[in-house]
Amino acid sequence: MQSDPDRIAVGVVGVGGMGTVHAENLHALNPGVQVVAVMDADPARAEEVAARCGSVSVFGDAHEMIADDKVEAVVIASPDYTHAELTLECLRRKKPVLCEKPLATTAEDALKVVEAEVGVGRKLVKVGFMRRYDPQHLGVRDAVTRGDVGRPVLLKGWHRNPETLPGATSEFVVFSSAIHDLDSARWLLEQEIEEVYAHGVNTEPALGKNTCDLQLIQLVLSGGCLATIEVYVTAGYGYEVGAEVVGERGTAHTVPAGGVVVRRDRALSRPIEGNWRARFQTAYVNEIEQWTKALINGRAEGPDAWDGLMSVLAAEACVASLRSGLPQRLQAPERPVLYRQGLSEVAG
Ligand code: ISE
Repeated sequence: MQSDPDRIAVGVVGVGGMGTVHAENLHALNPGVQVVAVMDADPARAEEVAARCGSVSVFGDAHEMIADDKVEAVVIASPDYTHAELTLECLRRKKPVLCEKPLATTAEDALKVVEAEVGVGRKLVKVGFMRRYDPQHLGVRDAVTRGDVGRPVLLKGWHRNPETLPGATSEFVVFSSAIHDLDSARWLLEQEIEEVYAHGVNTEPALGKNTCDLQLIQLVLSGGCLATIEVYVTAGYGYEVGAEVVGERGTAHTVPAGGVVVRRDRALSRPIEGNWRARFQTAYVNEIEQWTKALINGRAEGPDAWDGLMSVLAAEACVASLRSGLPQRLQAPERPVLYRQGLSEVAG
């Protein structure tokens, strides 16, 4: 429960790259939002971020921070393998939670989160699919839902990172990167993924020949739409994400983000972002602002635990397809009523 109906006190678990972005974006929303606690396995990092957010308690244990009475809502930005367990802890304590993607590293664990939230009886979980708050992607979705392009028949997506983590595996590329594109396909088209066919190659010897740092993922969706998504995490030149929806009457696509175009010496150039925090800076602010505003207004909006489960199911199918070389059909569970509503009430 909120101590002040017009203010929400938030704790952040994990203040690495993304956790720090969220903590700073939350702190900028003062006084309606207050960062009251941060947790990180690295005490020095936790203290450093806490100092930037004012009078903030520092924890070394995530469960202790989630349990603290000062903490009314939680952001989880810790390593992926902790997401499901910590989200379940928030549900046990009936605390709203924004969990960075992926919701879980297995569909089994994501389903446990869905089942736990159904048991609570109201939506408390939101998943960090920030592209849903990117003006570019919102513009494409609006054009599609307005019918500007006619019936959608094909989605083309591209997701390029300049580099990836040392030791990255094909599975990491799917669960850390491609999972955004899998959610984008569902969200932009308002259709479910029925079949996945993933191919991959290694272009970066340092990652080892078994790591597919370039993946081409083909989807068949429930409304008859097809999708083809390029995920290239060692593209080198910069960070670029985009999407084009092709319809029977036209297309809608994102335009390259980045700075101004300079024309000179019979050439033109435009800077390209180097990472996702720069490219999606506005989206991250919008995401956290809308999450906290919805909490204060007692509503639940945006990507929920069901979206989290469906993206993990599709990610597992991608991994299975990469391994087998065969298309994979998705076997989704029955969608609970909680996730069939529009905007549902969050914990009162
Ligand atoms: C990273 O974790 C993200 O979430 C970024 O949005 C994505 O582009 C990147 O590939 C991931 O590693």
